[in-house]
Amino acid sequence: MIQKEKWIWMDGRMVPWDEANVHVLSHTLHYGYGAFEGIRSYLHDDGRSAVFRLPDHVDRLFQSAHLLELGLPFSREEVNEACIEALKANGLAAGYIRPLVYLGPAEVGVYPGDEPDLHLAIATWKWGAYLGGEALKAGIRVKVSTYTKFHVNSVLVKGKVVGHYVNSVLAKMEAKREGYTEGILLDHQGYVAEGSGENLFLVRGKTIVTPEDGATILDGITRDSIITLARDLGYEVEKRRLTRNDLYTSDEVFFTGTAAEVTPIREIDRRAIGQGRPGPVTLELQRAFFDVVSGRSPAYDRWMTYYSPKDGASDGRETSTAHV
Ligand code: PPE
Repeated sequence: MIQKEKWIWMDGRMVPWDEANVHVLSHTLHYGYGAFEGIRSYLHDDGRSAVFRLPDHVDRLFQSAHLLELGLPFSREEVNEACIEALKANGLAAGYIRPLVYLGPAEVGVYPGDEPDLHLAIATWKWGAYLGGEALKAGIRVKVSTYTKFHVNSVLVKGKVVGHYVNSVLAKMEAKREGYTEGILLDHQGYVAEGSGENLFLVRGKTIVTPEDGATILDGITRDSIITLARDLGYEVEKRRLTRNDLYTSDEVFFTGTAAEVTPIREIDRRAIGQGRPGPVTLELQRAFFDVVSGRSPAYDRWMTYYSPKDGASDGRETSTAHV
């Protein structure tokens, strides 16, 4: 269950959590035409709070909107600022940020209108380990889904689009029903794509491998961070097509994502991966990742947007970005 907070930023206003509603005829609710992001902020060891790679997430939100031909009525700077305001309003020293671009009820029917009735909401809350408390330490059991990742020409796969997630929900439900924590989707040709909400990496000897950029995957910001960290640590990182066979025979497999962070996979389809527990390379990269997001690796300070969670104006409804 989501842990309720006080305020949600909606079109430049702070709205009480329980009143942050949309009309039942919202076009996005009916047809899934909308876009979102998932961002985390962390409390550093020195007591400061920082959002991890905020401008990169905001850029991806604008890219998703662009793919959908939706022009946001806010600038990138305003959305960056609004994410911070949404955290501050709830006094969150560390939290998850969920911006959502959605359409209102102005149009009925598939066509969203010549000038879509566009809105932006930004919710923030505390979110712990996405795949369960033990997942980060012990690793998880996953299954290759019977659902195929959508074809590259069915949707615009690099957008983080609301409707795309039906594919993910089906894979996730199937995996959970069968006693696994997560599903891995293969693409329409049978090659490995990604998890329902995570990118995937394999460790083969000294080499780290992940599906190529052109695969039907989200260009994960955590994926990009892990590739950077791995190379900085001296690992070879390859991007190439991967098969189900590669999954079963790798020394180590792990997921990355904003919510999932770096989650080891210890078993796939009843086959133990490596020794059947998180491997040394995964643990090294996981440690490197948590060092970065906890502010223990100053070399990656460029990925931080610092803020003070204490000076939020949660009692005032209007925010500096209120102009819609
Ligand atoms: N693939 C998919 C399909 C995906 O949804 C995510 C993030 C990723 C890869 C990793 O991308 P990145 O977060 O930029 O490293 N999934 C988000 C939503 C999860 C949810 O259940 O909601 C997230 O992790 O925030």
